[in-house]
Amino acid sequence: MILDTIYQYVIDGEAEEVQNNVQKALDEGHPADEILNKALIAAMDEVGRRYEQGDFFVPEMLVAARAMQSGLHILRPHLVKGGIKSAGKIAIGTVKGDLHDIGKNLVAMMLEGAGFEVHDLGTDVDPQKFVQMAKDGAQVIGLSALLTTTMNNMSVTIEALKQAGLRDQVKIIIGGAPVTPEFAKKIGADGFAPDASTATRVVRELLA
Ligand code: B1M
Repeated sequence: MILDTIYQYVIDGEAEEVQNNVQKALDEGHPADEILNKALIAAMDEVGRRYEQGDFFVPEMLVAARAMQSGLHILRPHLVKGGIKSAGKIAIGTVKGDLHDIGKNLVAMMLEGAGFEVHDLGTDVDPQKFVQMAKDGAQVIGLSALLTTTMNNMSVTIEALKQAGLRDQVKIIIGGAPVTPEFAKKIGADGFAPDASTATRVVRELLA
């Protein structure tokens, strides 16, 4: 089945094949979210498992990530259906020290699709950049972290917003594989989401 084929090509890091087969799956009528969840995300989970077991190393993880991103590139217009950009202004980024961006990109994409004005600050984002975005009128700050060693920089970023006297002006949502609702509460974030679609719902609630 084509979803299994895409899954395998992501694991093998075959970017071109992933692109071709994602397009083919769309042409065959598979919904974009099915391709995303059952092929692309499922494959990255498997890559993570193999890395943990010592079967994969960083280079394999990297080529798989590139293959996944190339698939996402094809899916993007189907996930972002061009809402009216007036639901709210959001600045999102992966925190300082952390280079993982696939999950953050997905969250940004879904928010964009839900009609938010999304400013993606990228990865390894200095807390002061979030502070600047709050000064520039961002209503929501979205922080992503994938490493247990960098998730503390979420707290550092929230502290920087407090120091700048801007904490009360913004809502803060956090997420990423090691992040839990308890951690969100502990560091004083306003919201947490385990995945991209929940993130959209949480942001809507925060701005309601
Ligand atoms: Co990295 N890595 N990695 N890696 N990597 C993990 C995270 C790891 C769990 C692998 C493992 O051991 N099983 C492990 C972390 C262990 C830990 O901290 N406990 C790890 C490690 C150790 C490392 C390095 C330290 C390896 C090394 O160099 N020795 C290194 C660190 C580099 C750095 O950041 N400074 C490193 C590097 C890399 C690559 C560069 C090779 C590559 C990233 C490429 C890229 O992102 N462009 C990579 C990859 C690909 C992974 C895994 C395999 C996959 C991550 C991913 O993209 N998942 C990952 C293992 C895993 O997670 N299974 C792993 C798919 C993505 C859709 O899911 O990002 O969880 P995720 O996002 C989800 C949710 O979490 C949520 O929604 C998303 C969509 O549903 N979400 C949010 C995310 N952000 C959110 C924000 C929100 C709300 C929800 O609100 C704002």
